[in-house]
Amino acid sequence: MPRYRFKDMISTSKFTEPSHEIFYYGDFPNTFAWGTTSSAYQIEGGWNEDGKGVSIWDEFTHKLQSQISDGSSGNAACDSYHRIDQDIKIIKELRGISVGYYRFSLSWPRIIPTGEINDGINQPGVDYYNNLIDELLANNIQPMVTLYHWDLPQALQDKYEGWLDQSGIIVKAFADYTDFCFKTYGDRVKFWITFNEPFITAQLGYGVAAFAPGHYSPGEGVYYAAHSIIKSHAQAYHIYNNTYRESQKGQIGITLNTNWVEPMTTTDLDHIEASQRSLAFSTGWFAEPIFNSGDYPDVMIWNVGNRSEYYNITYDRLPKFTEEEKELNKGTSDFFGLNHYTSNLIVPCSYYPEEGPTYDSDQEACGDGCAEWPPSASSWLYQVPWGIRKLLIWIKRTYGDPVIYITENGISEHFSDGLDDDIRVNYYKNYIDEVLKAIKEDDVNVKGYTAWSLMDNFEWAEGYSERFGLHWVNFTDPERTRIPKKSASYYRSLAGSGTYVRP
Ligand code: PNW
Repeated sequence: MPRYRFKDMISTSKFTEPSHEIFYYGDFPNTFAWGTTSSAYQIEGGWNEDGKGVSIWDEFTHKLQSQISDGSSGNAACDSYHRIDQDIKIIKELRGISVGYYRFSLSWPRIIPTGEINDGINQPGVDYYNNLIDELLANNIQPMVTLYHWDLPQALQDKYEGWLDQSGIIVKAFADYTDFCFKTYGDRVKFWITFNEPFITAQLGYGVAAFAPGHYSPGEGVYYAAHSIIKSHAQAYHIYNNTYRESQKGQIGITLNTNWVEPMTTTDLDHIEASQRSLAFSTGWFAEPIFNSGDYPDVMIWNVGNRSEYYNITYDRLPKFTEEEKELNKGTSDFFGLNHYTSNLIVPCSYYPEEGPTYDSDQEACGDGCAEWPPSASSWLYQVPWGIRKLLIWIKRTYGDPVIYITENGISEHFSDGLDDDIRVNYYKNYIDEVLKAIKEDDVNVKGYTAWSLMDNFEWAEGYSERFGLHWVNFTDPERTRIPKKSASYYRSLAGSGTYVRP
C-alpha cells in the first residue's frame, strides 16, 4: 500500500477542487494516442451465426430476462458482425487528424465455440476479426485488442464453473485461446489487453450475480474467480513475452476499472483509512499482484482472514498464491490500462451479514457518489472530473510510475437526449482537461486516452436504456444507422495535436 501520505491527496472540499475552476489550456504531447472503444457482446449481434458458440451473456440474457432492465439482449445489438463497413466509416470520420486507434474485443466463443481449442476453431469467426483488423489498418487505424470482455464460452461455465475453477483447466483454456490469437492476429495487432475489468467479472458475475453468469457467491466465489483470472492473465503475458514479443514487437497488459475515492470526513483518520482499504480491495486486488508484490494487498489478506475467523471458517476464502505463482504474477503488464468513470465518498463501516462474510463487508468501507455531484443516466456514475487527476497521481505513486493508457472514460444519457448531448461534451471537456493537468503538472506518464464508446450499445444489465455513444444508434431500424452526436465532432476537434501515433 501507499508509502506516501494519503492525506496529501485529499480534497479540502468534496464539492470542487480549486484547480477544477481553471482550465489548463495547453497541448497534449504530440506522441499522445487517441482512440474510441467498444466490446464484442455489446455491439456485434450475430449471436448464433456461422458456428459461433454460446457465451455466458447469451445464456444470461435469454434465461434471466428479468435481470436486464428492458428485457433485451445482445442478440443483434449494433449488428457489427454484418457491418464492419459502417463501423470503419464512423471510426475514420472521427479520426479526423488524430484519433488513431480503435479498441475492441474478441468474442472467445466466436473463435473457439466451446472455449477449448482441442474441440476446434470456428473459421468464419476467425475471419471476421481478420477482416476487421485488415480494414482498420487499410484506413490507418491501429487495432487495440481486448482478449476478454466478459463473454466466456458457456460450455466452460457448464463444464468447469467458469472462472470459479481452481484446477487449472480454465487457466489452460484461456492460455490456449490467447496463444491462438497471438499466432493468428499478432502480425498486425501490436497492443493486447488480456482482461477488461476483472473486478466486474468477479464481483458482479460470481459475487452478487448481477451480471453473467449470475453465480451468487459473495464471500467466496468472488475471490476464487479473481484468483483464476489473475493466474490466466499471467499465463497469457508469459506466452506473449516468451514466444511472440520478439518477432511481433507488440505490448501486452491488463485493464482495471477504478473509481477515485475521498474520505467523507477529510479530517477523520478512520475515514482516511477506510478510503485506503477501499482502493486496496478494488484496484489493489489486481494491481498489487500484477504491478507490485505478486500477492494480494496485506489489508485484504488480514481483513478476509479475520472475518473468516469470526465466522469460524477454516479454509481460505481468499486463495493463496504459491511463491512460484507470485513470481509469475509480478511485472506482467507493459502498461496500466485504466477504465475510469466516477468517484465515491467513503466511510468506515462494520457489519456482519447473517448469511456469512461477503466481499462488501470484508472491506469495512462503504461508499457512494455525492448527491451534490452532477449525475448521469447511470445510477453509479457522477461527474467528478478532478477525481481522474487524483487517481492518476495515486496510480503513479502506488505502482511505480507505470505507463498508463486510459482505456475507457465516458458518460451515459437516456434515449430522449438524442444527438444534442451537451452533457457528454461537457464531461469530455472537463475530464480530458484534468488528464492534461496530470500529464503537465504532475508528470504522470499517460500515453493514450480512449472514449467509451464509439456508439450506443448494449449496456449489460441496463440493456439499451443507457447510452454511452459518441454516435447515436437506432435500435429499431434494421440498418442500425450510426449518427454522430454533438460529442463526436467535439471529440474529433479536441483529440490531440494532430500527430498520428500508434498506441
Ligand atoms: C465498463 N459499475 O463497465 C465496461 O468496460 C463497459 O463494457 C461498460 O459499457 C462501461 O463501463 C459503462 O458501464 C462498468 O457499476 C460497468 O460501477 C458497471 C460499473 C462500472 C463499469
